[in-house]
Amino acid sequence: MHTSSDCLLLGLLMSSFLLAVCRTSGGEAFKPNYDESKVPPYTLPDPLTLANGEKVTDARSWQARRRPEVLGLFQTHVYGRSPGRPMDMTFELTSQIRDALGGIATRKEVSVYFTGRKDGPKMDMLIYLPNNAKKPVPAFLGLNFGGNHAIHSDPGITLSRQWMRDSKEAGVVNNRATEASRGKEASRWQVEKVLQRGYALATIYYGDIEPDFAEGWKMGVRAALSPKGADTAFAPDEWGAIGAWAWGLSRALDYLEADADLDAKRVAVIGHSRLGKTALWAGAQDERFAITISNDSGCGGAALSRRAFGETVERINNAFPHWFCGNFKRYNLKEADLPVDQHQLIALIAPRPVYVASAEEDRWADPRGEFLSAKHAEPVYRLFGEKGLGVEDMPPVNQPVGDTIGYHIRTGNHDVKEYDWEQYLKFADRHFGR
Ligand code: GTR
Repeated sequence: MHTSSDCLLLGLLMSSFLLAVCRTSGGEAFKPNYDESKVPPYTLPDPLTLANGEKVTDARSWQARRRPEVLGLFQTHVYGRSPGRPMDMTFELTSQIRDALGGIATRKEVSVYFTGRKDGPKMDMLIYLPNNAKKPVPAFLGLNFGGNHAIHSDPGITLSRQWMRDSKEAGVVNNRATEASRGKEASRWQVEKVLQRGYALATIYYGDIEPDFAEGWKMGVRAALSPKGADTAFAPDEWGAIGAWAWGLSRALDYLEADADLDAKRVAVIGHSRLGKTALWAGAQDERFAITISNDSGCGGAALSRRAFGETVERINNAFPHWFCGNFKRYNLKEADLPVDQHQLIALIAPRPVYVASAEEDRWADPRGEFLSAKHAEPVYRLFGEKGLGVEDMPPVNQPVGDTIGYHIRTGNHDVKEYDWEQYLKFADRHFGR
């Protein structure tokens, strides 16, 4: 027999259970949709139609009128606005070894002092140059997750002293890297392969620019470059962490332009996952990047937000409140209200070559949504007389397609593999006329 207070208790328990199940914010209760038939019907914003309803029909008016409009929408609603190159920025070559990696490479380490002060904010770049290639060489440039020393077991790479996510398996104790993390990410970088193909490889630890946690900006460039420092209250259209990381890539390119060993006009910016989102945003804003490569970038990267397949706008904003600008949170569960979708991010890269890669098991990143973004960027490439992707349907696994827009979905998980690099190298060879 139940008393009325039992019933009340039961009722309260049930309603809190229901609330917990229905709640989509805050992590645990989020249930990603992986069912294609449950993708909501959606209409994508037309990349070619101006805010006043007019359609641009040629490359010149895209460049002069529509491109700035679309770029402005991404700044205001998605990634936030970033500053330009700081006036007083300086570079310092801190080491140079001509017989690195058994003699095949020259290894340089360069510090970029954002305010020109050695005790101010800085990032440290690691560069490998192929010794047997004619200078200046083209390059791949990308941020890394684990410190420069994690991309190769080369004992000469300076161990990062920056804040790292704490994980003993990754060789990090009390948020500091140890020797145990040297070479931990080597499979993701394929250094020798890149060098043998005649390319340089330049990389920076993303945490040099901003440590990747909600309050990490206080230790990064967003605070360092703001007059109010760690007391800054960002306007809803000011840069988030992805904006800061992308800004760092542009500052790295500033250095490459100043180094006579490198051909800054042939730099491919590359990134995986959150750093793939970052590479796309860098390539979209900074037209000096000759090629942009997005490896498994997913939500807020190459994947269409309106499909809400796998990771969604709401989920990403809750889990990573620091990545995007304040305004992006207005679109939680309201993807249809977004004035842009991610195909327009790819369109901003036109007519420059862009490569979008997915992995079959990486459903969280929505491989089909990544393909469709690449596809729907095509009208802008066509204005420039470029084919773009040049296929109608998503290809089978391990069958790369594309022309100015490259695409593949490989077998396997969310990662950067040798297979991915092989495709990027071929793509770069083709577009750099090698
Ligand atoms: C996940 C996040 C993704 C992706 C990934 C990564 O947790 O939900 O958007 O960026 O991290 O960067 O590894």
